[in-house]
Amino acid sequence: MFDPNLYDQRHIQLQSSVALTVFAVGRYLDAYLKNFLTSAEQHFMLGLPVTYYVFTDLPENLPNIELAPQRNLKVIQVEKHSRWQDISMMRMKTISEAIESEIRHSANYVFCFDVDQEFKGRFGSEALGDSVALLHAHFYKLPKHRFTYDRNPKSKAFMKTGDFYYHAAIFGGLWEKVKNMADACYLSIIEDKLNDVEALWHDESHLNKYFWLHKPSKLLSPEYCWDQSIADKRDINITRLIWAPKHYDTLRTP
Ligand code: 2GW
Ligand code: MN
Repeated sequence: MFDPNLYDQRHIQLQSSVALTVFAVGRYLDAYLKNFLTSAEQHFMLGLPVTYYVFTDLPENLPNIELAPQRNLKVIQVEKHSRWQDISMMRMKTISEAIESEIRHSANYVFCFDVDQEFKGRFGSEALGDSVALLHAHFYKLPKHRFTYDRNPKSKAFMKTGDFYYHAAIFGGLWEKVKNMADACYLSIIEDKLNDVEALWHDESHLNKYFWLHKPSKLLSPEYCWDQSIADKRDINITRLIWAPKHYDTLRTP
């Protein structure tokens, strides 16, 4: 529980500004981007200046979204990696580069999102923090031995034990912190490639390792990224963002 007005007043006073990064490569552009952005306009950091950074290989196919005052959108073209695992993992490199070249000049916070989700309720300044991680909806109540960390000692993401299982669909914080995290994950991903290994859950495994070694300062509840197919909803009073349906059959076939 929290008082949204207290957070909003504080961040308006501090002149906080937020960059949101999202990737919509290949078929994910048509499938998800419009709902993601339209719903973000209804719920994401209202009252603060927001810049969306959309990374896509198809800039000309961008949906036309009307943005409220103090809200902007920048499109950055990226290549389409042929393996989906690389589309997902290489986000770390692109995020770091965008922070370095643009974001750090225009925002003090960055939040990085998967595109296959939809905002349903307030996702506001209460979520801001130096380094912010999200508890994975499917794991927050499970015993640690069920966490799907990478268990291969050859991978840089290898973990024996940890404290939480984080979901890579959302992470954020001060741009400095997010850049450090993205750089570290990208380095580990590249080292794995050189060693011919790939972590079990790709960038998510590396992110879990990073947050085990460098604790986030704020944890978001699974209400900030809820999967409506989970039967036990007793903990969730407000759904702020939900997973969009995954049409793997059509979206993941080459
Ligand atoms: C991804 C998988 C299979 C086929 C396509 C793609 C794909 C992903 C794509 O064609 N185009 C694209 O833009 N993406 C971006 O990568 C998009 O932003 C998407 O939300 C993100 C991660 O892929 P996604 O959402 O299909 O993977 P999930 O929901 O199973 O994600 C979790 O695990 C991933 C690693 O396997 C990441 O860590 C992700 O952050 C996690 O939420
Ligand atoms: Mn996703």
